[in-house]
Amino acid sequence: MQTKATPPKVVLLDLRKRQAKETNYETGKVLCSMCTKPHIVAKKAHELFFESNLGDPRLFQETAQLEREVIAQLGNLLHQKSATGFIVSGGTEANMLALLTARNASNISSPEVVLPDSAHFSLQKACNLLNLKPVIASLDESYIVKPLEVEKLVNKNTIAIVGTAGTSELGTIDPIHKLSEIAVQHKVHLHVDAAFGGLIIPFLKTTYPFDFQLQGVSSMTVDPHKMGMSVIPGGGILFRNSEMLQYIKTETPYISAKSQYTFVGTRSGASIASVWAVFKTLGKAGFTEIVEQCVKNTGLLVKELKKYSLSLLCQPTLNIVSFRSNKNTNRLSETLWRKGWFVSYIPRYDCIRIIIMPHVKKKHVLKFIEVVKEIEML
Ligand code: 0PR
Repeated sequence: MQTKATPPKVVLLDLRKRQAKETNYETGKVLCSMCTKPHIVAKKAHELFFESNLGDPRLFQETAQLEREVIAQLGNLLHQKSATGFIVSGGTEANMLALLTARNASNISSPEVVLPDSAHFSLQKACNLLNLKPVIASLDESYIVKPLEVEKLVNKNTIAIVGTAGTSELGTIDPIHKLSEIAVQHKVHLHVDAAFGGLIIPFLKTTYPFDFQLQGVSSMTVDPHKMGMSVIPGGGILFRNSEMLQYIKTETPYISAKSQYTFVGTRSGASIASVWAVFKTLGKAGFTEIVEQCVKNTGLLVKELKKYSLSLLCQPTLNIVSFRSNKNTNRLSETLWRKGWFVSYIPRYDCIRIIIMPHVKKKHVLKFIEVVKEIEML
């Protein structure tokens, strides 16, 4: 820290200059992110509640009420009106809380979790932290987990199985209905990681069974800071019922509220206000419109890639497209980065991943194709 004080005006001027150099979603060139430019109402709500801390919900009762309302809305959307849960720091914390619940609800000394090979790496972090053995189930040719294999891997030590509704790499949806049957039959916790897909799938024309409608689903991750147009940090964890909370309860004796359930103690009330504001502003109609736009632009990208014989890894289920160069895919990805187009390269599939978030418009897709054509000399 410098010795002298600086007038806030000067500080802010400095920061504005720095911000102008920062990556900006509005350029339409960020194609590797599951986050997007938050809705303007999220920004305003954040400003209004920026002092609020849900580490102490008795002190900030109005924010605590907003959180209950947001969780009820998510529960309603995901077919479990009485679901309980929290707005947390992100999908990582949500996944950790789900596995902690499953572990503490069981009495197993060497607990195992069955994870699809496509599960997000946050579940590996969770296993590491919670001393759980990850057991990996392989994928079929459509890149979704094989339920028969999951079933074979379930044994007396299994405390949970996980399915993903909107995988991070390819946006595929595991056969959650089949995983649910396995969970019911073997009386094991099924956690659905819908961090990305949870605020897309309910608004698609095609229906996929993936939520609490399926009897075996015990918990779900659904992140407002991804397709929920809300600010970071804004993850979400939902549990089928409030009894499950006993397994993640920590006593907080000297704080006005007597217990906490999340890993994070001091917790942003501004995030909750943002989610509340976006849900109210958009409603189901607004979300449907946003998702439809993303799906439409995804279709446009697919059509253009096919036109130039660039091969797709799979037909997109959601708004994620993965394709290969006809020459060297990793090199294409590097060249795109140098030209300011931010894509992801997935080594194990040797493909480029493009996420068509709401900030990626038709004009950006068309421009991107032009750049790819130029690099590939098509
Ligand atoms: N579950 C799934 C299915 C995810 O895709 C992610 C993150 C998580 C859990 C973890 O969520 P948090 O990062 O909120 O803890 N998926 C993105 C990814 O790996 C995260 C991301 C977002 C990465 C924006 C880069 C980026 O620019 O692609």
